Amino acid sequence: MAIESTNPTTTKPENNVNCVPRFPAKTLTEKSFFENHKKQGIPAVITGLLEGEAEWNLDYLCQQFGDREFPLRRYGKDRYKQDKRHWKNIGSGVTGPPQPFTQYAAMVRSGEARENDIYMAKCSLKNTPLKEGRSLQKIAANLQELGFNKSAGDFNIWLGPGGHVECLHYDLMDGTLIQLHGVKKVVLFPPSQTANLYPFGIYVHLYRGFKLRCWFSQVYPENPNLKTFPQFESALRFKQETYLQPGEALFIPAGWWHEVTAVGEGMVCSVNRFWRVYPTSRAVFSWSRLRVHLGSAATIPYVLVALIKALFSRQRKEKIKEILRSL
Ligand SMILES: O=C(O)CCC(=O)C(=O)O
Repeated sequence: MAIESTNPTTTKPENNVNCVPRFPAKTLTEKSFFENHKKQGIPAVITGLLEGEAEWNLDYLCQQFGDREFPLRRYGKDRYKQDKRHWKNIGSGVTGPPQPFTQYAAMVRSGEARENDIYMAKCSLKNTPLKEGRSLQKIAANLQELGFNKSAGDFNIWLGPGGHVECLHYDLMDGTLIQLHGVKKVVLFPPSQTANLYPFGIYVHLYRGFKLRCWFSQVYPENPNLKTFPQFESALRFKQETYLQPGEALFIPAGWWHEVTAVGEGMVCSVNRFWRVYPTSRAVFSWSRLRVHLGSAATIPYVLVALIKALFSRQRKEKIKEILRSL
């Protein structure tokens, strides 16, 4: 069955939807944030993180990145019209060869990125001028004051045209998604709803490696097929939603399902950072986490066979790079 993705034009949650609670950064302390959010793993939006800093628009980003190359995810215009059960890849499994930033910026400006749903996803800002720039330094300092001090990697940029959807999935680590330009709508479900969200089975890793991932849902939460996925209706009671504005950060605890939509027509840009789960008890007793580990173990035969095939192929170097990119 064909399913259309939505392209919201509003920037406010609907009346009957639970909103993620919002707090000005100034009103929070490390202790209050730990007690009310980190300890139990409860999402929150932290506002007012970036007053008076540079606009992260395309001109500014072109100045900062120039022709530095980043991998692009080319989802294609039909992906979200398809039944997800027919997908062969998703997330980092879609990543293609790197391209200069200025070329991608031109695609965003001309509408090509929107037309063909081409997205710059989870690109590390390590070794870029932005890493040392004032905005990220200020964000890092603000987050540190709230107890975010054990990062599990660098800041990553997520940038693309309005209308783009990063579909429903969860992560192993705690995350903070920080909005820098334009607005993103985020829909969330707690880990308790995993079964009602019909994740891809762990076994998909046996024949798709890391191209398809058991931490993605088969349901379109904004346009669900309730005949195929009837239990999704029960998950709706637990749905939360927020519209992230520039200077706001969303705390996404490990295991929380989230779907992120870039709102409107223009370029939309955020950075995120992953953090080690603290307190660790939240990670130890987690089915969501165990599923990911089992799925990752199931990729081993696939990756080994792919590597052996690559070694005997004429485009050995390219093939090996492609395998490494999808890990
Ligand atoms: O901003 C996006 O498009 C997706 C971000 C995301 O999935 C995350 O921060 O975990």
